[in-house]
Amino acid sequence: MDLNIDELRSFFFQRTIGRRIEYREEVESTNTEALQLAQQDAPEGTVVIAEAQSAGRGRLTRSWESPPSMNLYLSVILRPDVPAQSASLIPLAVGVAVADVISQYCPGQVRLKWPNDVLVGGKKICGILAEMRTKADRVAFVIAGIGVNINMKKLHFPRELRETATSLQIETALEIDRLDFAVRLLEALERWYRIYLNGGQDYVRQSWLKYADIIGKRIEVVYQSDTQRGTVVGLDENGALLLEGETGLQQVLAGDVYIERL
Ligand code: BT5
Repeated sequence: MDLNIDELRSFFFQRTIGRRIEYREEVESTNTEALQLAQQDAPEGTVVIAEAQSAGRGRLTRSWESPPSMNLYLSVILRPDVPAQSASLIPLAVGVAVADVISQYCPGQVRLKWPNDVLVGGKKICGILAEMRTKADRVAFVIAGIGVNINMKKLHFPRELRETATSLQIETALEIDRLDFAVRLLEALERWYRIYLNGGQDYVRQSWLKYADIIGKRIEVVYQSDTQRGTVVGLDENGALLLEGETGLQQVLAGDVYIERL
């Protein structure tokens, strides 16, 4: 039987993510750039990619090391027609997409750490920063920012990150083709965004939990001056972490997770 070319075409025709790609040599932050484009009505799926960031951002006031031409720094504009609270699952879906792609290079070694770190061999290889704007109680747009360490060598990291951060090149001892990685990443993002939109929220949560390997672990979650402690029992429908603690079931909405050493 011949290939069903019409079906193949329709698949690509319906692509959203990457339908418009803005490429920059250097920006302060691809998230900030994408935020401005989104405010000027850039279509869903617009991607901003930069070779370097002069002020790459992490959560809260943290920064993201973004040296030129060896990694990937990109932000995607998403416009899901959903209530604001269900958007918190999007960073988890993005995490699963990234984990799927990194697993193609480092099979069996990828872990997700709530809410959105991607680790290989226990070290951080990717960070995800999702920022949302709402209109009434619904999502106006989400900027999903992704930084992946691709060809960084140990000496490229500032000293204080050398033991906690890694890159694909460090893990595989290979020079990685960044374009090839970017193509796989945009494809995986499209797939997981569709799954999220088309009723697959439960599948997103299950897939995230498979990579996280955290159920049943005793953890501590620190957010500013607050600490929550308990045993992880799962994720709620919006992707919040559920802990069984001394005061019963607690929902964790933000913070940094530490596995408690007994
Ligand atoms: C994150 O924050 O992990 C989210 C990082 C998102 C970066 C992307 S790049 C494209 C887009 N544009 C942006 O401006 N941001 C996004 P957080 O969980 O707060 O972690 C930040 C911490 O990770 C820092 O305080 C360092 O300890 C560590 N870190 C910084 N740069 C790193 C790197 N390149 N690799 C590994 N760890 C890093």
